[in-house]
Amino acid sequence: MRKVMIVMGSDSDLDVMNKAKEVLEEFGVEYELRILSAHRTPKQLMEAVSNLEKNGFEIVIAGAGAAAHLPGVIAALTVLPVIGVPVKSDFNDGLDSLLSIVQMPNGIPVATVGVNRSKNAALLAIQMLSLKYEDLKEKLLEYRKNMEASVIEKDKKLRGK
Ligand code: RP5
Repeated sequence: MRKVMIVMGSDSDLDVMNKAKEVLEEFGVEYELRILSAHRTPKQLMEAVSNLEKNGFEIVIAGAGAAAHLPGVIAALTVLPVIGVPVKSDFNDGLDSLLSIVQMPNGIPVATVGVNRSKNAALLAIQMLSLKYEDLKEKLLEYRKNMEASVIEKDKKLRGK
C-alpha cells in the first residue's frame, strides 16, 4: 500500500491543496483529504494523527496559512515524514505561513515547499515513496522526460522552428 494523508487547516486552503491531490491521482497514489485544525479541532487532529500508521499512511502533506502551526504539530505527533505547504495569507503574500512552517526548532523537522506549492509537496512525497516502490520511480523519470520535451517544444516554437 502507498497512501498519503493530505491535511489542511481550513476549507479555505482547499483550492491550493487540491493540486497535491491531482498529482497523487496522476501517479496512482492513494490519498485521503482531511480538514483538521491544530487550534480549532485539536482533539480530532490528535485522534487522526495517532491512527495514521495503523491506517496505512506513509507520508503526510499538511497545508496551513497564517500562524501555520498545523504541520509542526502533526510532525510532533508522528515519526512519519511531514511535508508542509505554506498557504498564502493576506500578510506579506504568506511570509507568515512560510516562516511558521520552515522555521521548526531542532528535533522535529517539517520538509517545507514554497508558498502554495502543493504540487511540489505531492512530487516530493512521490519521490520519498519511490525509494520503496520501483514503479513510482519509473513514473517520475517519465514525468521529467515529458517536462523536458515540453520545454524543448516551447523553445522551438519561440524560435519559430
Ligand atoms: C489556518 O488559517 C488555515 O490553514 C487557513 O489557511 C487560515 C485561515 O483560515 P480561515 O479563517 O479561512 O478558515 O488555520
